[in-house]
Amino acid sequence: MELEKIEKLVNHLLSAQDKHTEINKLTETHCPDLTIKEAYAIQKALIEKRLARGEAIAGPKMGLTSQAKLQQMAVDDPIYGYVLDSMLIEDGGTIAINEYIHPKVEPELGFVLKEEIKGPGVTKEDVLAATDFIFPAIEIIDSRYRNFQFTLPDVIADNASAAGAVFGTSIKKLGTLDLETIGVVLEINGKVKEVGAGAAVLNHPAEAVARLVNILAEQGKSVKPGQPILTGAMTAAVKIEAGDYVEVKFGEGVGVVRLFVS
Ligand code: 0L1
Ligand code: MG
Repeated sequence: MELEKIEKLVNHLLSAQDKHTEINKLTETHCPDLTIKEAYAIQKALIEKRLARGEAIAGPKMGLTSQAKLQQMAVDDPIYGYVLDSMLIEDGGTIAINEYIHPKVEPELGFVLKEEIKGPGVTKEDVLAATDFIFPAIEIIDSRYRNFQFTLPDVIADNASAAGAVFGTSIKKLGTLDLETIGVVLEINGKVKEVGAGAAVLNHPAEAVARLVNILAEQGKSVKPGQPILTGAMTAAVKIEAGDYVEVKFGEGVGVVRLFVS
């Protein structure tokens, strides 16, 4: 795809984000034959443009890590995108709903590595051995596309719907933690909305990190030690509205993360 066209698509996506207005899918209006490779080229240019605007990368995120979402999109592989510093909200902080389009929240486990691991061929055991600590998180996703509907290339170009993240402050060493059976409860206004477990994320959240490292290796990229990595939703995403109070509680003493919506 020509650089000029990539630039045009990036501006279109950024304008939707900045104006908080949904747009038609790129595959509907601009490029019906958009490939996965081209979609990542658009995502890369979009991130570069945001960096040029003064934002910084906080860390990578994995998306489409549940069997349900993979089946829904008819794909085998999850996708990745980037959380930027401008998307971070402090634990217990407040977001203004009118700064988003149609946001949803997802409970996720975050990983921080103590050493660099390079794909290909990285396994979840390699990831566990290289992990410094994990932390509880809420991801806010907000597709720039109409009705939150997209094809796989569309959502990749749109930075995997990344829009916000609350990183919990309680960090936890792995020790004997079982991340496959670790539970999570997502409550809104005191009511349980979703319940999940670590195994919802590619059977084990460390598998999501392994897949990320291996996908990045194909592009000559890696995850830096110390960078927070979001591994993917442990439950279905839940729509949020003004006035909501979101509380996500993880088992095994991993902690609680909170978000207010005004
Ligand atoms: O973080 C995610 O799993 C979202 C990936 C993109 C798909 C979606 O927006 O639901
Ligand atoms: Mg997510």
